[in-house]
Amino acid sequence: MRIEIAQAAECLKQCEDVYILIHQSPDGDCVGAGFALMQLLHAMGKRAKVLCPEPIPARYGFLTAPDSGEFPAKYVIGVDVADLQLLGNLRSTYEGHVDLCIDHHISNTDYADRVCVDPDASAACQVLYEIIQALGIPLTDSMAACIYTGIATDTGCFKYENATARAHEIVAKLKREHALPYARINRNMFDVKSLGRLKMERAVMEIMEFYLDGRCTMICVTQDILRQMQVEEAELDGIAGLPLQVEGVEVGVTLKEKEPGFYKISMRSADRANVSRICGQLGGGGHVKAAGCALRGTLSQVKEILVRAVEQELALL
Ligand SMILES: [Mn+2]
Repeated sequence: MRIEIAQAAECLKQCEDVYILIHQSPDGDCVGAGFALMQLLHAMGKRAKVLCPEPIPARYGFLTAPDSGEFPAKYVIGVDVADLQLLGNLRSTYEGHVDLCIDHHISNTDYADRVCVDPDASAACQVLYEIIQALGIPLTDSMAACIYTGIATDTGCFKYENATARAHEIVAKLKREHALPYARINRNMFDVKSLGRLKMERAVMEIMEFYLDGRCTMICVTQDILRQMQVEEAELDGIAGLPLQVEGVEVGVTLKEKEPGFYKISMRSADRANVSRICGQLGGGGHVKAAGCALRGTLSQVKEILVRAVEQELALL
Protein backbone atom coordinates (compact mmCIF):
# COMPACT_ATOMS: atom_id res chain seq x y z
CA MET A 1 0.00 0.00 0.00
CA ARG A 2 1.33 3.44 -0.95
CA ILE A 3 1.43 5.91 1.94
CA GLU A 4 2.19 9.60 2.39
CA ILE A 5 4.92 11.25 4.44
CA ALA A 6 2.64 11.79 7.47
CA GLN A 7 1.63 8.12 7.52
CA ALA A 8 5.25 7.02 7.25
CA ALA A 9 6.02 9.27 10.23
CA GLU A 10 3.20 7.51 12.11
CA CYS A 11 4.75 4.11 11.26
CA LEU A 12 8.05 5.27 12.75
CA LYS A 13 6.27 6.34 15.93
CA GLN A 14 4.62 2.94 16.31
CA CYS A 15 7.48 0.62 15.40
CA GLU A 16 9.88 -1.15 17.79
CA ASP A 17 13.11 -3.13 17.37
CA VAL A 18 13.86 -2.14 13.80
CA TYR A 19 16.12 -3.66 11.16
CA ILE A 20 16.93 -1.20 8.37
CA LEU A 21 17.83 -2.81 5.02
CA ILE A 22 19.95 -1.03 2.42
CA HIS A 23 20.94 -2.16 -1.06
CA GLN A 24 23.92 -4.04 -2.46
CA SER A 25 26.72 -1.94 -3.98
CA PRO A 26 25.96 0.52 -1.17
CA ASP A 27 26.16 4.20 -2.10
CA GLY A 28 26.03 7.49 -0.23
CA ASP A 29 22.25 7.67 -0.40
CA CYS A 30 21.38 4.27 1.04
CA VAL A 31 24.14 4.39 3.66
CA GLY A 32 23.22 7.98 4.58
CA ALA A 33 19.48 7.24 4.76
CA GLY A 34 20.04 3.99 6.64
CA PHE A 35 22.20 5.52 9.35
CA ALA A 36 20.18 8.75 9.61
CA LEU A 37 17.09 6.60 10.17
CA MET A 38 18.90 4.43 12.72
CA GLN A 39 19.99 7.51 14.68
CA LEU A 40 16.46 8.95 14.46
CA LEU A 41 15.01 5.74 15.91
CA HIS A 42 17.65 5.78 18.66
CA ALA A 43 16.61 9.37 19.47
CA MET A 44 13.03 8.10 19.72
CA GLY A 45 14.18 5.52 22.30
CA LYS A 46 14.01 2.52 19.98
CA ARG A 47 16.46 -0.24 19.14
CA ALA A 48 17.64 -0.21 15.52
CA LYS A 49 20.39 -1.49 13.27
CA VAL A 50 21.36 -1.23 9.60
CA LEU A 51 21.82 -4.40 7.52
CA CYS A 52 23.65 -4.31 4.20
CA PRO A 53 24.15 -7.36 1.94
CA GLU A 54 27.78 -6.29 1.37
CA PRO A 55 30.43 -4.65 3.53
CA ILE A 56 30.06 -0.86 3.53
CA PRO A 57 33.08 0.66 1.72
CA ALA A 58 35.49 2.57 3.97
CA ARG A 59 34.76 5.85 2.18
CA TYR A 60 31.27 5.83 3.70
CA GLY A 61 32.61 5.01 7.14
CA PHE A 62 32.02 8.57 8.37
CA LEU A 63 28.27 8.03 7.96
CA THR A 64 28.08 4.92 10.15
CA ALA A 65 27.37 4.87 13.87
CA PRO A 66 27.13 2.21 16.59
CA ASP A 67 23.88 0.21 16.47
CA SER A 68 21.82 -1.32 19.27
CA GLY A 69 23.67 -4.66 19.26
CA GLU A 70 21.90 -8.02 18.96
CA PHE A 71 18.11 -8.16 19.10
CA PRO A 72 15.41 -9.90 17.08
CA ALA A 73 13.59 -7.72 14.54
CA LYS A 74 9.98 -6.76 15.16
CA TYR A 75 9.87 -4.27 12.26
CA VAL A 76 11.81 -4.14 8.97
CA ILE A 77 12.33 -1.01 6.85
CA GLY A 78 13.93 -0.90 3.39
CA VAL A 79 15.51 2.44 2.45
CA ASP A 80 16.54 3.38 -1.11
CA VAL A 81 15.78 -0.24 -2.10
CA ALA A 82 13.57 -0.15 -5.21
CA ASP A 83 13.46 -3.89 -5.76
CA LEU A 84 13.98 -7.01 -3.60
CA GLN A 85 16.74 -8.13 -5.97
CA LEU A 86 18.88 -5.30 -4.65
CA LEU A 87 18.91 -6.99 -1.24
CA GLY A 88 21.31 -9.64 -2.55
CA ASN A 89 21.90 -12.30 0.10
CA LEU A 90 19.41 -10.67 2.51
CA ARG A 91 16.56 -11.22 0.09
CA SER A 92 15.65 -14.77 1.10
CA THR A 93 15.42 -13.78 4.78
CA TYR A 94 13.31 -10.66 4.34
CA GLU A 95 11.20 -11.33 1.26
CA GLY A 96 7.58 -10.86 2.33
CA HIS A 97 8.70 -9.41 5.68
CA VAL A 98 9.44 -5.79 4.86
CA ASP A 99 6.98 -3.61 6.77
CA LEU A 100 7.91 -0.21 5.36
CA CYS A 101 9.88 1.09 2.39
CA ILE A 102 11.21 4.65 2.14
CA ASP A 103 12.35 5.34 -1.41
CA HIS A 104 12.51 7.74 -4.36
CA HIS A 105 12.64 5.34 -7.35
CA ILE A 106 9.71 5.51 -9.72
CA SER A 107 10.42 1.85 -10.46
CA ASN A 108 9.73 0.74 -6.84
CA THR A 109 8.14 -2.72 -7.00
CA ASP A 110 5.89 -2.37 -3.91
CA TYR A 111 7.50 -5.34 -2.18
CA ALA A 112 6.88 -3.80 1.25
CA ASP A 113 3.66 -3.75 3.24
CA ARG A 114 3.70 0.06 3.25
CA VAL A 115 5.59 2.07 0.65
CA CYS A 116 6.46 5.76 0.95
CA VAL A 117 7.92 6.72 -2.44
CA ASP A 118 8.37 10.19 -3.84
CA PRO A 119 9.71 9.89 -7.40
CA ASP A 120 10.27 13.66 -7.46
CA ALA A 121 12.63 13.49 -4.50
CA SER A 122 16.31 13.67 -5.40
CA ALA A 123 17.27 10.93 -2.95
CA ALA A 124 15.89 8.53 -0.36
CA CYS A 125 17.57 10.90 2.09
CA GLN A 126 15.26 13.68 0.92
CA VAL A 127 12.15 11.53 1.56
CA LEU A 128 13.52 10.63 4.99
CA TYR A 129 14.20 14.31 5.72
CA GLU A 130 10.53 15.15 5.01
CA ILE A 131 9.44 12.33 7.33
CA ILE A 132 11.71 13.64 10.08
CA GLN A 133 10.23 17.12 9.58
CA ALA A 134 6.73 15.64 9.93
CA LEU A 135 7.82 13.99 13.19
CA GLY A 136 9.19 17.30 14.44
CA ILE A 137 12.32 15.64 15.82
CA PRO A 138 15.46 17.80 15.58
CA LEU A 139 18.31 16.46 13.48
CA THR A 140 21.73 15.98 15.01
CA ASP A 141 24.83 17.14 13.13
CA SER A 142 25.69 13.55 12.24
CA MET A 143 22.17 12.93 10.86
CA ALA A 144 22.52 16.16 8.86
CA ALA A 145 25.79 14.86 7.36
CA CYS A 146 24.02 11.62 6.38
CA ILE A 147 21.10 13.43 4.72
CA TYR A 148 23.44 15.84 2.94
CA THR A 149 25.62 13.01 1.62
CA GLY A 150 22.61 11.16 0.22
CA ILE A 151 21.28 14.19 -1.62
CA ALA A 152 24.73 15.14 -2.89
CA THR A 153 25.42 11.57 -4.08
CA ASP A 154 22.19 11.07 -6.01
CA THR A 155 22.32 14.50 -7.65
CA GLY A 156 25.93 13.95 -8.78
CA CYS A 157 26.97 16.76 -6.44
CA PHE A 158 24.03 18.90 -7.62
CA LYS A 159 24.77 18.46 -11.31
CA TYR A 160 21.69 16.50 -12.42
CA GLU A 161 18.14 17.71 -13.10
CA ASN A 162 16.96 16.02 -9.91
CA ALA A 163 18.82 18.66 -7.89
CA THR A 164 15.47 20.42 -7.52
CA ALA A 165 14.71 23.66 -5.73
CA ARG A 166 13.51 21.56 -2.78
CA ALA A 167 16.77 19.60 -2.67
CA HIS A 168 18.70 22.89 -2.57
CA GLU A 169 16.36 24.26 0.11
CA ILE A 170 16.96 21.26 2.33
CA VAL A 171 20.72 21.56 1.91
CA ALA A 172 20.49 25.30 2.70
CA LYS A 173 18.67 24.45 5.93
CA LEU A 174 21.22 21.77 6.81
CA LYS A 175 24.05 24.26 6.24
CA ARG A 176 22.31 26.96 8.27
CA GLU A 177 21.38 24.77 11.23
CA HIS A 178 24.26 22.33 11.54
CA ALA A 179 28.01 22.02 11.60
CA LEU A 180 28.13 20.39 8.18
CA PRO A 181 31.60 19.53 6.81
CA TYR A 182 30.40 20.41 3.31
CA ALA A 183 33.71 20.78 1.47
CA ARG A 184 35.25 17.77 3.21
CA ILE A 185 32.30 15.52 2.34
CA ASN A 186 32.30 16.69 -1.28
CA ARG A 187 36.02 16.18 -1.64
CA ASN A 188 35.86 12.66 -0.18
CA MET A 189 32.76 11.67 -2.17
CA PHE A 190 33.52 13.25 -5.54
CA ASP A 191 37.21 14.09 -5.90
CA VAL A 192 39.22 11.52 -3.97
CA LYS A 193 39.87 8.18 -5.62
CA SER A 194 42.12 5.29 -4.68
CA LEU A 195 45.35 5.00 -6.63
CA GLY A 196 44.03 1.70 -8.03
CA ARG A 197 40.89 3.43 -9.24
CA LEU A 198 42.88 6.17 -10.97
CA LYS A 199 45.11 3.60 -12.64
CA MET A 200 42.04 1.69 -13.72
CA GLU A 201 40.50 4.87 -15.17
CA ARG A 202 43.71 5.52 -17.08
CA ALA A 203 43.70 1.94 -18.39
CA VAL A 204 40.10 2.07 -19.58
CA MET A 205 40.64 5.50 -21.15
CA GLU A 206 43.50 3.99 -23.12
CA ILE A 207 41.25 1.27 -24.51
CA MET A 208 38.25 3.53 -25.07
CA GLU A 209 36.62 2.81 -28.41
CA PHE A 210 34.73 5.24 -30.61
CA TYR A 211 31.85 4.33 -32.91
CA LEU A 212 29.32 6.10 -35.12
CA ASP A 213 31.55 9.08 -35.87
CA GLY A 214 32.42 9.50 -32.22
CA ARG A 215 28.79 9.79 -31.10
CA CYS A 216 29.06 6.47 -29.24
CA THR A 217 31.95 5.75 -26.88
CA MET A 218 32.58 2.38 -25.31
CA ILE A 219 34.80 1.08 -22.54
CA CYS A 220 35.15 -2.51 -21.56
CA VAL A 221 36.26 -3.54 -18.08
CA THR A 222 37.35 -7.12 -18.33
CA GLN A 223 38.30 -9.39 -15.44
CA ASP A 224 41.88 -9.14 -16.74
CA ILE A 225 41.92 -5.36 -16.32
CA LEU A 226 40.48 -5.61 -12.81
CA ARG A 227 43.17 -8.12 -11.84
CA GLN A 228 45.98 -6.05 -13.34
CA MET A 229 44.84 -2.88 -11.58
CA GLN A 230 43.99 -4.68 -8.33
CA VAL A 231 40.71 -2.85 -7.89
CA GLU A 232 37.60 -4.21 -6.25
CA GLU A 233 34.29 -4.34 -8.09
CA ALA A 234 33.01 -1.75 -5.63
CA GLU A 235 35.54 0.73 -6.93
CA LEU A 236 33.92 0.66 -10.35
CA ASP A 237 31.12 2.79 -8.91
CA GLY A 238 30.47 5.73 -11.21
CA ILE A 239 32.76 4.53 -13.97
CA ALA A 240 29.87 4.61 -16.46
CA GLY A 241 30.24 8.40 -16.51
CA LEU A 242 33.72 8.21 -18.06
CA PRO A 243 32.75 7.60 -21.71
CA LEU A 244 30.42 10.62 -21.56
CA GLN A 245 33.24 12.99 -20.73
CA VAL A 246 34.41 12.99 -24.35
CA GLU A 247 33.21 15.97 -26.36
CA GLY A 248 30.66 15.08 -29.03
CA VAL A 249 29.54 11.83 -27.43
CA GLU A 250 25.79 11.18 -27.31
CA VAL A 251 25.80 7.70 -25.76
CA GLY A 252 28.44 6.27 -23.44
CA VAL A 253 28.55 2.51 -23.01
CA THR A 254 30.39 0.65 -20.28
CA LEU A 255 30.74 -3.13 -20.42
CA LYS A 256 31.70 -5.05 -17.33
CA GLU A 257 32.71 -8.66 -17.77
CA LYS A 258 30.94 -10.53 -14.96
CA GLU A 259 32.10 -13.96 -16.10
CA PRO A 260 33.48 -15.22 -19.43
CA GLY A 261 30.82 -14.58 -22.07
CA PHE A 262 28.54 -12.57 -19.77
CA TYR A 263 28.54 -8.77 -19.71
CA LYS A 264 26.63 -6.21 -17.71
CA ILE A 265 26.17 -3.01 -19.65
CA SER A 266 25.64 0.52 -18.33
CA MET A 267 24.51 3.14 -20.81
CA ARG A 268 24.47 6.88 -20.28
CA SER A 269 23.01 9.62 -22.44
CA ALA A 270 24.76 12.97 -22.69
CA ASP A 271 21.58 14.81 -23.55
CA ARG A 272 18.98 13.75 -26.08
CA ALA A 273 19.35 9.99 -26.64
CA ASN A 274 16.93 7.78 -24.69
CA VAL A 275 19.11 4.96 -23.33
CA SER A 276 16.16 3.46 -21.48
CA ARG A 277 14.64 2.69 -24.89
CA ILE A 278 17.91 1.16 -26.18
CA CYS A 279 18.40 -1.02 -23.11
CA GLY A 280 14.70 -1.94 -23.08
CA GLN A 281 15.09 -3.44 -26.55
CA LEU A 282 18.00 -5.49 -25.23
CA GLY A 283 16.05 -6.89 -22.28
CA GLY A 284 17.10 -4.27 -19.71
CA GLY A 285 15.75 -0.92 -18.63
CA GLY A 286 16.27 2.12 -16.46
CA HIS A 287 15.99 5.86 -16.75
CA VAL A 288 16.03 8.01 -19.92
CA LYS A 289 19.61 9.14 -19.29
CA ALA A 290 20.97 6.14 -17.35
CA ALA A 291 20.02 2.55 -18.10
CA GLY A 292 21.47 -0.93 -18.26
CA CYS A 293 21.13 -4.44 -19.59
CA ALA A 294 22.98 -7.75 -19.62
CA LEU A 295 24.18 -9.62 -22.70
CA ARG A 296 25.76 -12.99 -23.39
CA GLY A 297 28.17 -13.76 -26.22
CA THR A 298 31.73 -13.10 -27.26
CA LEU A 299 33.00 -9.60 -26.60
CA SER A 300 32.91 -8.71 -30.29
CA GLN A 301 29.34 -10.04 -30.68
CA VAL A 302 28.17 -8.04 -27.69
CA LYS A 303 29.83 -4.86 -28.97
CA GLU A 304 28.24 -5.33 -32.38
CA ILE A 305 24.76 -5.71 -30.85
CA LEU A 306 25.28 -2.59 -28.73
CA VAL A 307 26.57 -0.39 -31.54
CA ARG A 308 23.65 -1.37 -33.80
CA ALA A 309 21.15 -0.62 -31.01
CA VAL A 310 22.74 2.77 -30.33
CA GLU A 311 22.78 3.54 -34.05
CA GLN A 312 19.02 2.94 -34.28
CA GLU A 313 18.39 5.32 -31.40
CA LEU A 314 20.66 8.03 -32.79
CA ALA A 315 18.85 7.81 -36.13
CA LEU A 316 15.71 8.97 -34.30
CA LEU A 317 17.30 12.18 -33.01
MN1 LIG B 1 19.01 6.79 -3.95
